[in-house]
Amino acid sequence: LSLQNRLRRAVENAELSAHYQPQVDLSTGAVIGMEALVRWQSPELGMVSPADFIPVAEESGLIDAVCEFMLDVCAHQNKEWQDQGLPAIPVAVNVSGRQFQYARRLLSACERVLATSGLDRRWLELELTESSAMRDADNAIAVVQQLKEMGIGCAIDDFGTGYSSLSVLKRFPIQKLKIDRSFVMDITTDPNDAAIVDAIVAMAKALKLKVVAEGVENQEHLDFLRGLGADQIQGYFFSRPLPADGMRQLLAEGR
Ligand code: G
Ligand code: G
Ligand code: MN
Ligand code: NA
Repeated sequence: LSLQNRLRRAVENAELSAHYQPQVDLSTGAVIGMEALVRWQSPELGMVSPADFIPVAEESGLIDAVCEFMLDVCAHQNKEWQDQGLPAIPVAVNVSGRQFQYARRLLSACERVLATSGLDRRWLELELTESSAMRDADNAIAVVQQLKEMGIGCAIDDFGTGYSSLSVLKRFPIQKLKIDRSFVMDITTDPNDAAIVDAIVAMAKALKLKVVAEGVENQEHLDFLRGLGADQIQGYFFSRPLPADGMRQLLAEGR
């Protein structure tokens, strides 16, 4: 079987699941959000990385089904946690550029999962990579605007890797910029990376966006980013992406 056919079966046979990576406020240390990351446990192939199957899903059109699975699971899971009395935080689901091209399907999937889960719309967010956002920026801006009108916030992901024009960036009605982890990795030793992150943080503040640094792996990264004025961090130092039980436990500890 090709990877594409295996993935098709995986979607039907519930081999996919959502893991959650917490996002932490740098000033309070509180968990203030979580990014959902798809996982595929294949009976034949074992754990398959999304880095390998997301491109296949995008080429084959299966990405819609994968994303709809994630939206559905994450909205229901988040509502369930809130109903259990755990702190309410938004869950961010990754979307690919292709889904923005034919956005009606994405918009109706968002409406559907909000209705079926009962989750308040402020607790669902989407992440779009900078490179997808800029590929057809006028269209992406229009879709982000429609999501905003629906009450769903968007973040631009992997920021710094996608050649944004600043004049285009400022037209995006987003709430958040996520600095790509490649800039964070060597932030304490590479003055160029430090300067780039410094500039992104300053620009985000000027545009009144929250800025999240990804790939924070140690205390030195964290201290440096705090010094630069980043708002939030995400990375292995605080937590790897966790299965639902682990994320629930983490939320329960902070209650
Ligand atoms: O979780 P991990 O680092 O293995 O993810 C690898 C890549 O796959 C990352 O670039 C991440 O953005 C992407 N990815 C993970 N989950 C999803 C998802 O649900 N949808 C999309 N479109 N991409 C995802
Ligand atoms: O492209 P995106 O930002 O959505 O990708 C998120 C990916 O980054 C996930 O696959 C996640 O497992 C990975 N990731 C999260 N935190 C860290 C980290 O601190 N270091 C590294 N190397 N990868 C991380
Ligand atoms: Mn992401
Ligand atoms: Na990223």
